[in-house]
Amino acid sequence: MYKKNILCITILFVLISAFLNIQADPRTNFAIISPDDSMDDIILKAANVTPSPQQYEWQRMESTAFLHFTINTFTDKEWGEGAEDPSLFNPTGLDARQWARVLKEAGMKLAILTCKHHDGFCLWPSRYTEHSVKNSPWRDGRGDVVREVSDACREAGLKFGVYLSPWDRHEPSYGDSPRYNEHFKNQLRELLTEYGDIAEVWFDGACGEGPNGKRQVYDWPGYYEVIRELMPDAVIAIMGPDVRWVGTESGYGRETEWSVVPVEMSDREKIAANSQKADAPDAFMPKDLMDADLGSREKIKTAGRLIWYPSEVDVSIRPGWFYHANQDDQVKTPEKLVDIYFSSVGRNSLLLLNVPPDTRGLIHENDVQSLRGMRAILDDIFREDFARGARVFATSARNGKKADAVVDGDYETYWMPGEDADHASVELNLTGKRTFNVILLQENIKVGQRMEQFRIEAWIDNGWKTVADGTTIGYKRLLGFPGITTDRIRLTILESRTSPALSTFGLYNSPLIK
Ligand code: FUL
Repeated sequence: MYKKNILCITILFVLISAFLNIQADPRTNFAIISPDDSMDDIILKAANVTPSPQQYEWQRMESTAFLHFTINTFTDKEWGEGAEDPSLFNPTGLDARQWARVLKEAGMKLAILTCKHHDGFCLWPSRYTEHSVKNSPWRDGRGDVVREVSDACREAGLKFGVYLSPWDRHEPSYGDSPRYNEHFKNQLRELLTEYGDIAEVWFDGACGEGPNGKRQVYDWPGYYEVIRELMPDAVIAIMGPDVRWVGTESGYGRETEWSVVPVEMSDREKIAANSQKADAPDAFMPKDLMDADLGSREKIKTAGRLIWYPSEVDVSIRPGWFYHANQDDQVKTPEKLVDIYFSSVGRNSLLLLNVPPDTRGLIHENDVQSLRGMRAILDDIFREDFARGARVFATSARNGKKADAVVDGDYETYWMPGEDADHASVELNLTGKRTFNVILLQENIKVGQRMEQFRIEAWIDNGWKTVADGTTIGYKRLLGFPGITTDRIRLTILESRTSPALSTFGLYNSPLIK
């Protein structure tokens, strides 16, 4: 009897602990703020919002490419009108393998192709329109650019994504809302079922007039439903719930970039429960994406709901999104591209760099040269991390979250200070005196984005000198400053939502920063 009781108590104990464990991990990619929540409650909830597995995989790619290519390439336009004759589409030497090779060598992890831009011309032989490659002279009307590019990407080890413009200036059903929505979903289905894995679906929000002068009411929830059903691992970007537009096309993200942002909705419970699912149509849109501040304490204090909604920086290597021969001498330089990398990937965003193929169907020599130059500079900067091998000390550390995790080169492991997070610091004692001008910091976003303000100091001339001050870190933060020589450097947390999970504290030298 006694033994039986012990057994029952043990089983009960195990069950309760299992239950508490589940309860103790409050992390999801959204949080509902209740009217009774104090500011402290709200901050803690924000600190525990984390990416969905798809958003996490997406963020880890860091650098991705856009391929703007269509009939506009041949008409020398940025926006086609929809009346262009398909016979104009005739690349003389299209080689998708060259595209994939060039992008891969540049360090890109995914390529997104404009399968249909606003003019409605389809780069694949869609069954639902005649306005496509099948009526062009290219490959005698038997070609399929989406097939060639998706195959080439996979062969080169790149993921593939699709841009499908909802605004269609050719399609006669556009503006006749239910009919066009069906047409659009049919096209989505073709792309999502016939071309292998699609990692990202990129929706532009443009909603102009169609050929009949009517405007369309887009069925966003219906579009998401098709994607979630057919390609559940794909992220839906921009006019979608998983990835947010940074708010500019300059290539420069915010220095303070929060991946956790507030959303105001009337029916909070429902929207939160549906966060990043198909049936939460307008649930994801923060009010003003161009605002300098999207996620500070000031912004989240009045939120009804918080969501993980990370930023993507889309920018073109040339002035236009499409290829124009007269821009051949305006391709961004390798130095400019490196600066863009620091200001996008290095500011807690993902870089989506557009490289538009030319009328031959090749990435132009000047673009190839710039990309190669960019890669060479980045490889040079990140070849040696002077923090490796350093001895690491921290003012406090949570059990098992030891400070030396910040220099072990493993993103998964991290240092987490104890309860005294504000004012905690972590110090690196390097293997010798080193000269560097770049610091790389990363938070483990599976734990959450938490750092709000920090200071970096170096031991120079027998005293601590401030080298840089920063605000957010997030997935990755790169800080450049005039070079210093030292063997001791430390980071002090000045403000954090709760103890941050610091994965990386790296030190590099860039020839570009003087
Ligand atoms: C914009 C489009 O109108 C441009 O042509 C381009 O595709 C860019 C990426 O998105 O909104």
